Amino acid sequence: VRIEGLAARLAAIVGPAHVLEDPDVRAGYELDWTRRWRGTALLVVRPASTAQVAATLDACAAAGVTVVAQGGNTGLVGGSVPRGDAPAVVLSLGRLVQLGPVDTTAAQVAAGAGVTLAALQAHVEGSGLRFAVDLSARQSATVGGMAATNAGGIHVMRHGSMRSQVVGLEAVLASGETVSRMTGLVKDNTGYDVCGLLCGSEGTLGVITALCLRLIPERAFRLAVMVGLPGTSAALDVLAHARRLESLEAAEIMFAEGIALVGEMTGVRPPFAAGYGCVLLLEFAADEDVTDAVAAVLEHAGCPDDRLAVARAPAERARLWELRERLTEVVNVVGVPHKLDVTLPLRAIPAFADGVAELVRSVAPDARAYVWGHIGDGNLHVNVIGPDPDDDRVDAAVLQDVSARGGSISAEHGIGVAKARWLGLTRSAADIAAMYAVKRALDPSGMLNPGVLFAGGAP
Ligand code: FAD
Ligand code: 2HG
Ligand code: ZN
Repeated sequence: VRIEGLAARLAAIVGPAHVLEDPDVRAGYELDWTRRWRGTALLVVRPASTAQVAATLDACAAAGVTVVAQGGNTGLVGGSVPRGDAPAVVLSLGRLVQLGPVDTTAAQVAAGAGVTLAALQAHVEGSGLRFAVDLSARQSATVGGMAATNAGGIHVMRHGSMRSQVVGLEAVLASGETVSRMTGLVKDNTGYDVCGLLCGSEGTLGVITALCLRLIPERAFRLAVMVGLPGTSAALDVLAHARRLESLEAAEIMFAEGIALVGEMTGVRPPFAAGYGCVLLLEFAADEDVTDAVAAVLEHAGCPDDRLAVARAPAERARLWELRERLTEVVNVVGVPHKLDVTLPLRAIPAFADGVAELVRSVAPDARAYVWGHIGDGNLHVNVIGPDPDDDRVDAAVLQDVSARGGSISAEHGIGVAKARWLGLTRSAADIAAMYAVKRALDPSGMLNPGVLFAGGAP
């Protein structure tokens, strides 16, 4: 490691104002959103162009330091902050904020990796098109980070996750070379899908600098429905009926404990009396008014009239969504959460959801579990408060249970450092060996995000 002079070399590339060495200034880049994961950075560097990213990686490689790419630092698996003993530079992509014109013919837009989801949404608004992935960290999460984690969010059941929106991308590899497919060609079968490979690579294979993103038509009509139900089986029954409508775009589930917590902390409550085991939030989007079709489906599904709310106007819909969107934030106030973002076959959801709190308590008697998620995708977010940040016995128990039920240990947040130990629960030895072969080929010295995805190096 030859770090003397690194700051000066980086300052010559990005300008002295964008090499952050002061510990107080660095602190925000060294601690993750949950506060469970933290480390120390040698420095934070903030390039403003792809060429500056490439030169930065060259300088870091020459100095023998590792590089942690960071977008909005909203990731929930510890992948966006430094860790361990190896000297690390945080490469913050927040200045790559260029946005191309909205191409309404191709239904595409080009965006720098540091563009936030909210900025992208604002840019596209009014064009008749919209970006399909939405999540509540939209003010800070960047499109580069979203591609790197293959983020999901609330519309996956209809439009797919981030990978499905990426028509092309540009990235700098550990070698300093830039790979670019920003032509916007939707058909281009010319070998390995490098864009697809970088989606979900969590900063371990390259640094994404720009994306060409697919847009979808903005629908004229939206309807949100909130319904209180006895439990998960009833919610799945309603989902089975609602799925018959093509306009179904989101199906979210919350449980009584989490709803009560949001109510206590923010005053936001369901617009009907308690007494439910869970609450289902559905959203429909179409070109025409689908109220009657939705009402017929809900009636057929036996939804209770006295625990049902329907909202059409944007402000009314936002009121229903606020309950769902504030869960992450209120749980973070109660303590440092262990976040277990898992996915299960839908048929396995009731037994898992009914048993997970007890499973957690069997390992950590004083722990509290809050569960919610994207039920349409079989994706539940189990948040456990109580165990120390480095006590991962609860994580092990829940992830093993998920695996035994045929699920996956990560639905949409990724593996990061939080789940690297358990990758083998979900991926076979052959899978992991193939992934590691790719990692070794593209990043032979292990400079990019060590510790993420693969715990302790080579499998
Ligand atoms: P960061 O947190 O900065 O980084 C995440 C990972 O990507 C790290 O491994 C980092 O090294 C890597 N990375 C970042 N930028 C780049 C780049 N340009 N090139 C290469 N690697 C890079 N996630 C969901 O999937 N669905 C949700 O519904 C959802 N809701 C959320 C709600 C809240 C309130 C919060 C706090 C988080 C939520 N998340 C959700 C998690 C998070 O927002 C996503 O994982 C998001 O994609 C991370 O984007 P980011 O820019 O903050 O990335
Ligand atoms: C959500 O859907 C996000 O709310 C965050 O993916 C989940 O905080 C969590 O565990
Ligand atoms: Zn989620």
